[in-house]
Amino acid sequence: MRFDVITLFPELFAPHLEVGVTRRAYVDGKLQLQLWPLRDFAEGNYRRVDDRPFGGGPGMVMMAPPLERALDAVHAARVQAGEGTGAGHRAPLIHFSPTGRRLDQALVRELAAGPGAVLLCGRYEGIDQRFIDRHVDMEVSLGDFVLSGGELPALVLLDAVARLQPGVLQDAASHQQDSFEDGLLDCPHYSRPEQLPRADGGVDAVPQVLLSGHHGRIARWRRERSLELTARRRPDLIAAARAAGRLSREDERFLQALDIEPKP
Ligand code: 9WO
Repeated sequence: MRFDVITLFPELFAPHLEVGVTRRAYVDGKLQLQLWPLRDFAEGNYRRVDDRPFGGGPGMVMMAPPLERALDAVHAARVQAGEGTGAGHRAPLIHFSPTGRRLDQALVRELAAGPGAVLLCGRYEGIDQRFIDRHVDMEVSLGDFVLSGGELPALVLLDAVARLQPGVLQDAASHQQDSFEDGLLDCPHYSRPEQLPRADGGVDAVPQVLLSGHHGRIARWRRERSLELTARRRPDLIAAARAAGRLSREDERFLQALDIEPKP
């Protein structure tokens, strides 16, 4: 799967390409990332990519013409590579903005199953609206806050998609256990040492059941910790899991016994 990124700051993407499981995805050829430095598509001695806003006001706006040239180059390269050109399989142009669709694991899975995407990273006050109206297929938000550019949201999306590529995680089962893959928050994790000394002279021990070797009891304990944490922190996710038929009778009995007031 291929991602193309149009950005004024391609150097921000280097760490993602160079470390961890995301690097693995690129090294193994499961993902391809092509960076398109917008400055390369600017004209004139000053290589301008931004200009003052019509109507006045502070800051600068990213001009449409360099973006159009960059996007033409992306499309040509994708066609050349035979990527995302099949009927109904065109890669969407995604722009990152707080006004967009909230990124969640369902959207990550959709994108991981598709032909990739073209990611447009805005800077300054934003992008000339005419370019957005002409070309953007989807706006994606990470939440209700403002950043200085779309590059970090693009990296977040790439990271989330990269780790879903088959074979990228060491253990194929490991992402199925993640938070959100089954719609519940993850259970707590413990490793060595069994006894962790505290400053006050006491120790914090690992929950006994995890040392018991009883796989059935361990699985039930983990399920209950997930259910309890989710019921306390994200009751909306319990409601959604219930509506989707993802809670067993045993789960329901456990939640009942927790006696947490359902929040309105
Ligand atoms: C900024 C903005 C603020 C309030 C309401 C709507 C908004 N749209 C944008 C916008 O598109 N800004 C461009 C991208 C240009 C300036 C930097 N950009 C940006 C994207 N800032 N913050 C984001 C962003 C993207 C996704 N999730 C959270 C924040």
